[in-house]
Amino acid sequence: MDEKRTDTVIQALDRFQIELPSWGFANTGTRFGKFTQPAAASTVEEKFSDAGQVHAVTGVCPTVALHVLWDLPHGADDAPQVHALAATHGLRAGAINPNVFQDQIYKYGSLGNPDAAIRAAALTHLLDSVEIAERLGSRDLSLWFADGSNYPGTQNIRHRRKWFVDGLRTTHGKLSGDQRMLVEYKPFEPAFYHTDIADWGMALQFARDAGPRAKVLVDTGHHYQAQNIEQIVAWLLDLDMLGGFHFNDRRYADDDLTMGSIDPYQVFRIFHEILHFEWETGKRADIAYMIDQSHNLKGKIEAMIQTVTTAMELYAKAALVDHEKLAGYQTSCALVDAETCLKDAFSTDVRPVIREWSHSKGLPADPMDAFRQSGYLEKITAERSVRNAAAVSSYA
Ligand code: PSV
Ligand code: MN
Repeated sequence: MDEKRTDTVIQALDRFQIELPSWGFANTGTRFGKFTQPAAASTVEEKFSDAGQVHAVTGVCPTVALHVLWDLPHGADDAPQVHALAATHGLRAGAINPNVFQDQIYKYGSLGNPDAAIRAAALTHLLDSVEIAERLGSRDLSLWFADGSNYPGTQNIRHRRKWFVDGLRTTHGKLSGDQRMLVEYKPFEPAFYHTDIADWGMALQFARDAGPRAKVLVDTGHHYQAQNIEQIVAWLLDLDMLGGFHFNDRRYADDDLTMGSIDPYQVFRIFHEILHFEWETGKRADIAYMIDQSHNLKGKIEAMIQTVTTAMELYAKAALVDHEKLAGYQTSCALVDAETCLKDAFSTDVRPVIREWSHSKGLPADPMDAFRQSGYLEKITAERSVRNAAAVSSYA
């Protein structure tokens, strides 16, 4: 690769960061069962420790998204301890994810529940989560709701929409400083007839209703099969409403497969839309890149290292698109040349430059190998396996 292109990749990597999900290090499963791992994390300390390993070998994931119920079960009271733990592992708390979907009271929804007392309980949790975010110095409140219904005619969709507007607006009112609120959408699951925030149009409208600090969060797994996600990204960028991503890949539905494992070209096209927007406008798109994957079968830390490495490669490839040339081809409708311009960048092997970048930062050239050589996995397996096995037998 020539010097100019090498510099382009280096500069792209210098500004690239991606957030790890705390829940990606814990034992999870499908609704059919759980295959547990002896080394899985179960405390927030272990999650930070494991995430710290991923950051130590990749250098691009200094923050960890937290789920309030799973990581801060005592709410804001846990914040000082969590703050300190993150720092111990060279990390910071990232997006704060309230949980208004697991408690029994949320059987028929949270902010969209027909029962005003349950809506109020959900709101209290959201407001507490803003407080937690503030205490942890986290900028983003990341909102996902399982609300919806399973059977036609059983819920008043319009009433639920209005209740959502009320709840989101009140939550927005508590944001301060540089805090933002990200509204995630999902077409189905766990609700299978209607979801209260089913697609990007609904998320966009809710974000606008909530207030100026609210933006849309795009989870790549939350779309119907053939949906053109990069078009949604381009629209949200143009409207200044794109706040963040939950990256994962999918083959069928919300499969939470490894980012780029099924369709790396799609992730590339998403990054390309963002970088082309930045080139054209001269503005930096303010987007939180986050991973939302929780691997059931792959080793959890290795899965994250693999994901982060893939993200770096696809971002670097997207940075190699010759924007000026592409813009010219688009204007003159030189279709083959325009598409080739994208494909050339996508086909470039950026791995040698990434290794060079890592070396220049004092990071290992091969993150996976460095992790495997570190002995960390053996150490945590020895430390956690007995406890994790006991936890498995207690499920029975
Ligand atoms: C829901 O499917 C989701 O994508 C939301 O972002 C949750 O916070 C996350 O997965 C973990 O359950
Ligand atoms: Mn998500």
